[in-house]
Amino acid sequence: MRLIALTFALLAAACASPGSEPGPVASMPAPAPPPPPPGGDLAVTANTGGPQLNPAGNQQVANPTEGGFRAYLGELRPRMLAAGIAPATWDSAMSGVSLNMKSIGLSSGASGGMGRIWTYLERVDVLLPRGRTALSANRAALDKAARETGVDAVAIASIWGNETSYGNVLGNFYVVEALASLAYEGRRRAFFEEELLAALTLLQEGLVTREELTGSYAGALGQVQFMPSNILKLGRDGDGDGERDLRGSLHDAFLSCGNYLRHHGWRPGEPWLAEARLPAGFRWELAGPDIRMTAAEWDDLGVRAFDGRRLTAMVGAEAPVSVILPAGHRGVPLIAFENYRRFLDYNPSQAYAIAVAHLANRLAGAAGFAQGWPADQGGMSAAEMTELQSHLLARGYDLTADGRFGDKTRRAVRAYQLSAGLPADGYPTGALLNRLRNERVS
Ligand SMILES: [Ca+2]
Repeated sequence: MRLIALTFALLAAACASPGSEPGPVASMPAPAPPPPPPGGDLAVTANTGGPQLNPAGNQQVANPTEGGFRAYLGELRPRMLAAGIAPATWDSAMSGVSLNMKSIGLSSGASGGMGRIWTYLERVDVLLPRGRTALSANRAALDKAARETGVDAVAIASIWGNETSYGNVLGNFYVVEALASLAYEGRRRAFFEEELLAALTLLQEGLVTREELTGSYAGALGQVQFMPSNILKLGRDGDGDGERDLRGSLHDAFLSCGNYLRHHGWRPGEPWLAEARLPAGFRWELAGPDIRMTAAEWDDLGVRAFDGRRLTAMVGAEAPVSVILPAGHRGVPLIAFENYRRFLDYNPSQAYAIAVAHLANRLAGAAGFAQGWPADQGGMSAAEMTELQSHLLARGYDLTADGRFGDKTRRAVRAYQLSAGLPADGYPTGALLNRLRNERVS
């Protein structure tokens, strides 16, 4: 696969973090929430299993206040103690904690709308030269993690770069405070309570100090931004000192990152993303991350990697593959292999995954995209996305008008485009919104 990655041009939290969909904001994703990529919604990845901490589930607080936060903590404390947290652990971890509106604001800002992917991908140009330096400086540690997990060193390095700029931006939030604030705010209360429990467990078991619980606004920690529950479940000791230190030890961080991807199904030796060359007359409605066909089926349709290779020369004939159009039919078409989806497991944002995959390809020696982006095409704000969704709802399509661009919206747009005789790329645009505004609904 190494060969494959090298010869090709391709694309891109633990969740390791809560992430988003391609939307317009550029930030840093993480196995914890990074800067929301263009478009996204704060999707949650893994919920930790185990005893149910919060049977009541999510309950959004409309107007968060310090008083409400204190009352919530008073109610939460006995539940945390019942889940195994010692009173002394809770009291010391919570000392000095107050409602963190910045965490709440950043989390809310990460949802809705859809950004321009090529703007988001500018981060790759910034991360590439520094990545080459970081890669050569840490070659031994990255290669060791690659050998032990089967995940390519460039893929691990790319996540490291996208998450924390190669360890330069680890975040400065006290994650106990961030997680408690987000749990109180309530949209994803059950998720953040589980993560808070994991953070307190890390503290209680002596795996981290309070100072080391410094990370992103959404609670992600360390070089590759793992959420606390993922440190407990998938963190690994890479340097053999007996500790899982994903902040201070690059060996630990790289091995844990590879372990996360492998755990979620990474296929050693396979590529993740490649620029596609589509045949004339390609049926746009076959494209989208929600549609998978086998490599052999794509071969039969005439889809090739941009360098002319058949997909069955890159992965097995039965391997599931998607063709994705991150800027619609006028933009660069991409081939997304199964390993691409492991980046989505890390952070469920298409823009994030494309950025990680593309940077990994570039670090492996691939060129930039040969085809261009539709520079005259804008993104969509959350309000515009909501309006577009409302128009489709009024026409009977199955979706929710929440301002977020996900698979349901993609399918509804595709179905509408087909019915209207438009290129059915499933990609919402301002032009489509205008058409819906002006069209009479029968
Ligand atoms: Ca260690």
